Amino acid sequence: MDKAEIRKRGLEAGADVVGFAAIEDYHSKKAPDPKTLLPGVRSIVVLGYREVHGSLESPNKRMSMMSRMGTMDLSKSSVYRLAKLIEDRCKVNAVPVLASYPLDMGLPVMGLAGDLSLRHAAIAAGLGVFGRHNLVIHPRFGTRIVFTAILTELPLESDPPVKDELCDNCMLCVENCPARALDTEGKTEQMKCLRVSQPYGIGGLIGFIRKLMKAKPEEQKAMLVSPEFMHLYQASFIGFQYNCFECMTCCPAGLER
Ligand code: B12
Repeated sequence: MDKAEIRKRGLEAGADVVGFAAIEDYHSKKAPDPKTLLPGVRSIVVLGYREVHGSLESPNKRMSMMSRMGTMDLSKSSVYRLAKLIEDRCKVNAVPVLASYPLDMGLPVMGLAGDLSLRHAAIAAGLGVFGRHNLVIHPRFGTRIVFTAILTELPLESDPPVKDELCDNCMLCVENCPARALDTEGKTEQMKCLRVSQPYGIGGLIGFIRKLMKAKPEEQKAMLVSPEFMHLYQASFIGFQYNCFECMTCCPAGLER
């Protein structure tokens, strides 16, 4: 299979864009050496999936999250199909990397760095450039895009990098971030972002358990039927349950509609 056929099959499987990066062109300071994921790795196939505009822009953030769940399901099945096709047809090993996993929950990263940095992989694969919000802007789908990838033993050349400066520092992302997590250029203040974007994530859960442990038996009963606990329960089976998509939604850069 050459790049053209892999791209065609990726698009047929549900991706909106497919790019390629030779492993030498992938650089991430925080993520581990990709050879620790696939010892014979020579290239990365990156698949991008645009978000659904109506859901992303909906005032009801459950609609945005529901759409993300759909995007994640589509991306999961398509990246697996393509990885197996590459293995079957090219007789090489391939490792699919999903949108939000794998990431090490142990020290030192504690869930804050992926085993493969999909943004750095997407940029190396010619699918976009970093914007002021520290997200990747695609020349057609703007910031409204999420990524998966496949590490492969195939020697594939990188696609040409995006040369345009798609971000013009309009500062809409900085001004619209309800967590003020983007005030410092080149850095997302992760804890600030997390508190607002995932109120029922691990921080919320720890806070709830602490309160529960200190509460009297009667208060504990009430806490276990409270809306806060119901939200935590729902998040426990949804996975990463985002309640904020502001930096993706407000960014006009590169967006063609
Ligand atoms: C952990 C994680 C988070 C954490 C930490 C984010 C972070 N700062 O890295 C939290 C929970 C805060 C988070 C938030 C969000 N995330 Co997130 N997240 C991830 C995950 C799983 C790992 C990221 C990682 O490895 N970070 C550590 C490394 C890469 O960071 P780093 O090397 O220090 O690089 C940072 C800076 O140094 C800077 N940077 C590095 N080089 C350069 C170069 C230039 C020129 C510039 C300007 C900046 C810059 O950018 C990085 C961001 O801080 C990835 C999936 C994956 N496997 O990659 C998704 C991912 C990055 N998240 C994504 C999204 C969409 C979000 C949110 C919008 C939440 C949502 N509603 O979906 C917010 C956006 C926050 C923001 N504006 O930064 C998408 C981004 C898609 C895109 N178009 O870029 C990804 C790629 C998931 C996916 N499969 O598509 N996320």
